Amino acid sequence: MGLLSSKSSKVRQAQVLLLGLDSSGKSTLLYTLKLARGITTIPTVGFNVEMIELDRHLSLTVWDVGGQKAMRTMWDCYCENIDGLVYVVDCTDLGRLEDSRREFEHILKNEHIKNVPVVLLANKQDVPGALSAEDLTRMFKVKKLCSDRSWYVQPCCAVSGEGLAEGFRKLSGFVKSHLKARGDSLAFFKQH
Ligand code: G3D
Repeated sequence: MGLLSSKSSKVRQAQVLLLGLDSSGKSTLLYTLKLARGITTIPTVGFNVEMIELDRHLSLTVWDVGGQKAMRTMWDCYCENIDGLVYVVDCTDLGRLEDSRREFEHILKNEHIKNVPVVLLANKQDVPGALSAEDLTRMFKVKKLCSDRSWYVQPCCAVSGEGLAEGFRKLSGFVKSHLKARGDSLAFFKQH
């Protein structure tokens, strides 16, 4: 993917996978972004899809495939043709942090998303005692696990929306560089 264009020939589409354990805040953040930016919703059974356009040149199609245990076994099936990964962590759910870390480590091994940029969202920062983005970075060993790709850990609150635009903007930048490095549509990027 990433070769399709929409609206005008200058808007590039990228596919983004939104993962994280159930209750980490994925639906909430998509809903908050939708309210804030008036982004498009494509109603689907089983998972949410949203289109986010943060600038004139790149449109992100964000796939939230669900984080329940049964769905996690399916995550690998959604990795093909993905240009970016957003991984959401509930920083107040200390009892399941290790589960979340393990799933994160597992998905990064998927061949289809080798070198694909990652933004981790350290969610629920509004709750006192939430693990900080710095501690999450250390605990998830992000520097080591993501040594083959661009990555960023963004603190956020999906309810208020704080940090979400920053996180997705960071991802957009990474995705553009990733696509450019991959050599897709070189002519397009020469213009911008
Ligand atoms: P999911 O889509 O990843 O499964 P949801 O998770 O978006 O359904 O969120 C699970 C619960 O966490 C929801 O509460 C939601 O309101 C809450 N939540 C999500 N993000 C935040 C946040 O940043 N701060 C706080 N305080 N809560 C958050 P309910 O009560 O509806 O289950």
